[in-house]
Amino acid sequence: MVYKPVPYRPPRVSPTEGLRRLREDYETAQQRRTVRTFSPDPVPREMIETALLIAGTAPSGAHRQPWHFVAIGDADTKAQIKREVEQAERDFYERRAPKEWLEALAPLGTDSRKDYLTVAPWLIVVFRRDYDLSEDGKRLKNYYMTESVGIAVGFLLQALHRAGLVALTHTPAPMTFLRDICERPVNEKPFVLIPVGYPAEDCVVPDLARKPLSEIAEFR
Ligand code: IYR
Repeated sequence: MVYKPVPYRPPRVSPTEGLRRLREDYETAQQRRTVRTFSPDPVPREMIETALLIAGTAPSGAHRQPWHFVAIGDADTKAQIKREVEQAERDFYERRAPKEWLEALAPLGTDSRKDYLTVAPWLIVVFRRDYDLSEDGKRLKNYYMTESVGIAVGFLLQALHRAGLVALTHTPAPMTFLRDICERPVNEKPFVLIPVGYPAEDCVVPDLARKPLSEIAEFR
């Protein structure tokens, strides 16, 4: 493939208007919380489709777009995922997790019960494509897959939030079983499992604070 650029002329935004938009966006972003108590209220499939289109606008290494999303609304599949995840998580909490890790999780109030996996109307399984397969079956290397998929997930979480939805960034370990349940090929690795929906009416979240700018950034 050869380099054949096309014009790019996005509308120019003044710094004043830009700052106004950033402050508004920050106000919105600030309200996002990771949620573990979902309402069973349905979420239209088109909302998920559009949020996934936004995720797919993420930049990626060599523009390989090394992601694949499986949105699960089917109750039986969700129940199957819940069984497998809870088994893996029981092993984590009761055996595998070092004390230090359990202490780090204590303020989050998590345990191996994952009721949200069957309550949330959608489970989005994000896959990282470690290589592509060309038409003649040859392996085509991908680049910066983790960074690329991570950015796409960031776009997705922000899009869902702005649509009034809540989500949980869940990484059960191990989660290779998700590849079998979702019938995905061996070149794809489960990256994160994201339940999506509306928060339950009695939803509570940990009382956490975000680091101030002075702790996360510096200017030189
Ligand atoms: N996967 C487990 C444990 C867990 C780990 C981290 I790091 C968290 O930020 C939260 C939970 C679970 O989902 O309970």
